[in-house]
Amino acid sequence: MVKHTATSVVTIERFIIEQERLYPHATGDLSAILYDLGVAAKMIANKVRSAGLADILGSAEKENIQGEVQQKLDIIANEIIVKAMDHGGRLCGMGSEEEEDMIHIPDRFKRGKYVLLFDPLDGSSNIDVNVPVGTIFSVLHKVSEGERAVLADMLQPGYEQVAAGYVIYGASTMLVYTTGQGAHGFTLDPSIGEFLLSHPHIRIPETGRYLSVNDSYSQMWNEPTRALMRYYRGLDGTREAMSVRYVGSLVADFHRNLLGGGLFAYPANTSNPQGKLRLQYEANPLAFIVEQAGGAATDGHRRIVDLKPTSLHQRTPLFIGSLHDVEAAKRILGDSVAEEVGA
Ligand code: P6P
Repeated sequence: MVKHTATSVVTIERFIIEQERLYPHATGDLSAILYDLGVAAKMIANKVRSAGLADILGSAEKENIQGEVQQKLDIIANEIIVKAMDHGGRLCGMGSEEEEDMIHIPDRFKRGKYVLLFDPLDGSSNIDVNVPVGTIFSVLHKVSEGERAVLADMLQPGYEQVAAGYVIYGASTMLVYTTGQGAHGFTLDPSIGEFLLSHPHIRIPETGRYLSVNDSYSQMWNEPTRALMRYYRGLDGTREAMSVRYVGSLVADFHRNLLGGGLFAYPANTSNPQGKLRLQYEANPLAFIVEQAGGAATDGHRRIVDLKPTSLHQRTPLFIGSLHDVEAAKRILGDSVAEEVGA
């Protein structure tokens, strides 16, 4: 495979095809899925960019599965992805963080051998205040018999993912993805409408500078979690204090830590004993990416990608980022999380 540098002018389409050549038996279906996701990302970026202009701000009445009031852009982003992906003939089904049930491929379209899970617009509650938001996606092989997807196809552990990625709609629009051959970042050049390779072979620093956690829950954490946060802050004298950077938008916090080194933590707490973030739509895809960049992801006790999902919208505690900082979470939390999450 060509070893590109950040100064090479390489479109995402060309990069995907070059990566496909690493797999002699590749049919091109996964490449087509990634290409189509890039198109959907450009369409969503357009909507997000103009959110402040058109009267699509504010929250739609319709409630989503999480009981959160949906921002209209959530609904639009969800529909953009479904419409971009449902007729390509590569998917047998989809799961969206915004939809309670599986999304089936209409009978008029050919079905394929992959399943797509996605969070169409994570952090959307930040849209009205112009804070970066993101799309997260995960691709799995169909494992069930027959043409149609069944729940078992969606409830595979994270180590079965064949691809994962996210798009961050920030100062610039970036798409970061992996197919197991490293994590690579592409920046959208709006003047030509192309994602160009800007961050080949991303490597996350082994020890982080930044700690991303919402401290307002500290009274609801168990004691090992509080001890862990004292460690990260250097209050127990065993490490240099980390700088706290918390945007409240997972993709924004994760992306900064991926490039600069850091640890994002959303621990279990008494109001969210299973954690807040979704295993299949957020934790697993980001865990695949961070491990490909030399980092790690845990629920405090087990590797995120080893967790066996039991429901489509299941939540998990999440500690993700620089390797040494994640190892500290496992060391200090030990078995406490196992009790919390009923392991
Ligand atoms: P809190 C946004 O709603 C989100 O799902 C993630 O993007 C973000 O990391 C987290 O929730 C923020 O949660 O409880 O700190 O507001």
